Amino acid sequence: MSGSILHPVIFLSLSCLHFTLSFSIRDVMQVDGKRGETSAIICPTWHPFACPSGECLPIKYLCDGSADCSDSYDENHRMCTAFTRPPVEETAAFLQALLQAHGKDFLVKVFGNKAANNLEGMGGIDKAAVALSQSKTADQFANDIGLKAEDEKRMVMVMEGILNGNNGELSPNEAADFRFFVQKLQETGFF
Ligand SMILES: [Ca+2]
Repeated sequence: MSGSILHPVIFLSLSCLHFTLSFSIRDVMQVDGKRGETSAIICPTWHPFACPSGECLPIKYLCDGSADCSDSYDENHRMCTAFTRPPVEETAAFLQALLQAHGKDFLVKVFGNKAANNLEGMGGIDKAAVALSQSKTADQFANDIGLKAEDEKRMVMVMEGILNGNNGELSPNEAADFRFFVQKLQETGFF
């Protein structure tokens, strides 16, 4: 099979806040663990975001640089980073598709040995997808996922190479499969 396995449209429709309504506010909070109690708060549709502290906010107040929840959760940096990235589910599906297309050890080329066997050493595909959504920077990602400094450095080099046409170990098709995702990471301050 030749050509790119993934379509860019998946990653291009995500910059508007409205996309987040159905996906990741809950996901992010569940991932945070301690925020699970928010699911008990019922908010009206015109103020649908439930602060863990109990207030209900319109979506436009999220990540606008000013704290509106009394605990400032509407400005949580992980949630606000996730707003700028593809949804977690799509990132997980993307990683899964790459591994299916190129083999279970393929992502070693990007993340190092911890990525062997379907990202086993990184906690699995879902954990890696969450970290890619919520980690503002490569440093934070490396910290979240337990990458060594040398692996982080290589990851950034590989990502920069994908964008500037220096594919390194990746074949042109492999690099093409990554390009849109890596572009999104770069645009949102990951590296
Ligand atoms: Ca706010």
